[in-house]
Amino acid sequence: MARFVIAVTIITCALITKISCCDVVKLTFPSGFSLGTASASYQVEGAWNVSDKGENVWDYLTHNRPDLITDGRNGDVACDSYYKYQEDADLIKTLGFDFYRFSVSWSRVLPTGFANVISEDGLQYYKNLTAALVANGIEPVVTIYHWDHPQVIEEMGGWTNELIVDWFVAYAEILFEALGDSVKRWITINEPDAFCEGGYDGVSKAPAKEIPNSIGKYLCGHNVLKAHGKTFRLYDEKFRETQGGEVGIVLPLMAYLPYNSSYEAEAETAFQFTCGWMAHPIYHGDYPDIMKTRVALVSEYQGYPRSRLPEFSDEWIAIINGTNDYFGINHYTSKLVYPDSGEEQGIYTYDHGLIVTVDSSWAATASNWFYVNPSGFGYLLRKIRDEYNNPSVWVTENGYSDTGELDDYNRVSYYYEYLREMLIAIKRDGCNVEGYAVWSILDNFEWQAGYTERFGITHVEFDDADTNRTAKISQSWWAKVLSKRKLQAVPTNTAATRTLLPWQK
Ligand code: GBH
Repeated sequence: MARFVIAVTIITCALITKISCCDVVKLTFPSGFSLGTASASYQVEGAWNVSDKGENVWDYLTHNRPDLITDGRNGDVACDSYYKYQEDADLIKTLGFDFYRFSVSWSRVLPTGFANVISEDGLQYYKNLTAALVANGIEPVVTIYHWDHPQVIEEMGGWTNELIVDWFVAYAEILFEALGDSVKRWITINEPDAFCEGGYDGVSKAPAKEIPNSIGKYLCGHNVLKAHGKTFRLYDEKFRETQGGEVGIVLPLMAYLPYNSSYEAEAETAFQFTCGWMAHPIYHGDYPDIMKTRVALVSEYQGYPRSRLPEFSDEWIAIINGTNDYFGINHYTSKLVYPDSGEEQGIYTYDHGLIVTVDSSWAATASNWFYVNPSGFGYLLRKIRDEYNNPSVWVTENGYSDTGELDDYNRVSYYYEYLREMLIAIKRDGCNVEGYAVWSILDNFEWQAGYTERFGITHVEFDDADTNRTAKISQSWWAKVLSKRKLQAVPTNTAATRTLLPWQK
């Protein structure tokens, strides 16, 4: 009898939890919510040397250091989207996406790297792509820079040379002028954290310069903020009135969670060192205090005469502060943090003073940095709501990596669980998320992982001269979600090979 009572109680509690959850949150998208998909020039275009296109840092890296790419391959052809843009636009339309986020290749538009020569062919490609999208009723969302700056600019220090700020603004101005009648949502720069760290503090991204102790990384970030701020001001001065668009930056945000409940302060530090590094200057006028204090402390410990974190003048603060029309975030995964115990012995190894790890219960993906933890997404969205006065948020990337299977049930589960978290954050917690983009419409060149990690909802056969595209299970799932504007049940796989993720067991 006692057992029966316990069982009934458990079932009742489960039902109540379920009902109260679903009462509050129906898994429909709010009206007006924008659903899109995303890509980046170097990852999909190919046509690396057609017409007068200049060489960029990814052409240079993959051609000269193939040893740094897992399969030694490159983006010379990639998805061939330079030639197949109409097919891409038609697929995006058929599936029912509202917008397509693509990026412009700087050296395709400016072959010399500078604004003295504008490639007519290069610009025409982006005009054609934009027109194809508009004709299909798809909103173009344009990333001005997604990691592929001209090699000639890198030869002068790239993002560590402050002069890049004006070179970038001149490039952005050409795009505003050429595409701004159709493009109303601009992203200045994609994920500073990723290329500043991977490119100037390591070798996982171009230009693969390992500059010690994050000196290059911080300088890169400093110039990124200046370039972003000045580009925003340029849009204000010359284009906003006539074009009426929005300009923002996109940050790569992992959810940094406390390893256990005594490490809340450490999770906060990790947040400020990643999100806050870029967002605090843009929303609150300067680098986060904890970052300034910690980098100064560790710099001193290392014998530097001044902090490795550069400082902004009042003039720059005024330019950068308040330059996001919306908050763009790319989210994939979570990390756990706890203090570096070495510091108790007076040994300072990391600027943030933290050990970063993952929970062993989180399912692995094909990418070594990426474990599945849906609840981290909701945590992050609420954190942004609280930290930056509930800004308009656009999730400009979210997606899952495997090795390319067509029956990608794990990808569908990932989308279901992550989107559910997002809808709860919107509907229950009032987070102001207005748009969401699937990364990615196609399998593509995954940077240092080459073609070994696949994020597409569409399979691309890179070994085939035609780069044939084939729908994955996740593509048909997305088509249904888009037509119903509601999350759809995760299809069950009868194949014996399916691996169950923890939350599906
Ligand atoms: C995004 O970055 C990119 O914008 C996109 O181009 C890319 O294809 C997509 O995600 C999938 O990766 O190897 O430990 O140094 C995602 C954020 C930031 C995740 C850099 C990997 C390197 C971690 N990425 N990070 S590590």
